Amino acid sequence: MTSPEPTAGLTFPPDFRWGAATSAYQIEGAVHADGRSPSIWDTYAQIPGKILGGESGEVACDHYHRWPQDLDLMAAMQLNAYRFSVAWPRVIPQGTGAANVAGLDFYDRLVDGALERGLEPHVTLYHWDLPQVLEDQGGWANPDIPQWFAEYALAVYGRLGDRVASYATFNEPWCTAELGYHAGRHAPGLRDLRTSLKASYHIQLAHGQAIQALRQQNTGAELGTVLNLYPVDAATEADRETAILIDEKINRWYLDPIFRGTFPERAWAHYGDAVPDIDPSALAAVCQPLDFLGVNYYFRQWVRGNEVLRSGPPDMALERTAMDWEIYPQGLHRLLTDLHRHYPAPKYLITENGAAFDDVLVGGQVHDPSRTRFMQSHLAELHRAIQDGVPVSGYFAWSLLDNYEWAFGYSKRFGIVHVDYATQTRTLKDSAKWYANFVRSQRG
Ligand code: IFM
Repeated sequence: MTSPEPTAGLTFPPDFRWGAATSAYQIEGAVHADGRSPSIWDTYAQIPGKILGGESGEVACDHYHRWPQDLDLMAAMQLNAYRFSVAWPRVIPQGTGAANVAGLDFYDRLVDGALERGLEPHVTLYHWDLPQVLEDQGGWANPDIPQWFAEYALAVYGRLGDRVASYATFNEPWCTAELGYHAGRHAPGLRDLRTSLKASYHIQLAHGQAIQALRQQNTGAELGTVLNLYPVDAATEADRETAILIDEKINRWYLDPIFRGTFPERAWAHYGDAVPDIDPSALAAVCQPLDFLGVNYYFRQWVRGNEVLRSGPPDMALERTAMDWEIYPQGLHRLLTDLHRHYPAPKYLITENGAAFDDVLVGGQVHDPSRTRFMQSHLAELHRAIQDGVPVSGYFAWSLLDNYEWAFGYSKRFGIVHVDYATQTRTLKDSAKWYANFVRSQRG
């Protein structure tokens, strides 16, 4: 006997947004087209040994040319929202100064194409592809970058305007600052804590300045940001204090400035003299009223000794994905109820949730029951959070397409749609078919 689907019988709010998400560098390809300049990922991907298989986003899913077909897929799945990011190197190739009309034209067409198909466009302004020319000037560690970012945000808004339903300033700033400038696992590949903390501070300031600049346009679009957030658990009683510190370093280092205009105390003290010089009034201005907080949820962090275990303690029998991440759907409910209590936002969007599995295409089909179960169990926990009063208004599956998974190249498949990279053929996986049916049943 098979157990019933966790989503059986659940009804989501009638105006709920059902979508899928992508990001520019991971799917667009066409890195030399129409005046785009190189991003830090184009540079980083060329460094031997940085990316599995030495792969880059040069072609990716060729979405730059195939976007009508990709939008058609979402429309066929009955989705009503699409989250994508805009590439700064396409819009302002020199990083600052003149906007590139051809680059903006692409996003203009994409937004209109989405609207024509009943898909609400949700734009992320920065999903990791900084123009290399700006990195050459220190990138996120340069104190001028908040101003540069606000100008870029206005250039995008000036063209796309209120046709876009929401603008998020950043996607997962922790990854930019920590993985990019400290752990050296993402572009630009630096390993320096001081620089990383400076970068995180400038990202915060950039968020605040961009929100202020966009608000002054009296936009009807909703304004917010997107964070990668995790429940943090101690593996043993002795790890509890460290778990609190890790929670501050990963989650609250971003939540506190955005919602309170401060940095969390323990983490601040822990970093000691590595913390940057802070202008308290500038930090306070990071805390701008937001219309939504985007939550990217994948797994929980376990703390044991001085280690943070993304896969959980190896001796624990946990279900894991192809990334070796623990499958922990209850974490979504925990996270949302905790956010609602401590960081109240008018609404939350699940801007990313999904999993990589070792999918295979056989006879034109991809049977991915693990992904379907993953979506069902997470949607059930999301529904429980809504029942418990958390105002969540949308869910975006990560990702629409198999795509470039950063340092893992194309080896990890997160899509609900399979991409054959040799032919660029798209095939709906079973999970996409399940999601389409579920969304159809919800939309009536
Ligand atoms: O592919 C990434 C995405 O770019 C940001 N959030 C997590 C995803 C899976 O690792």
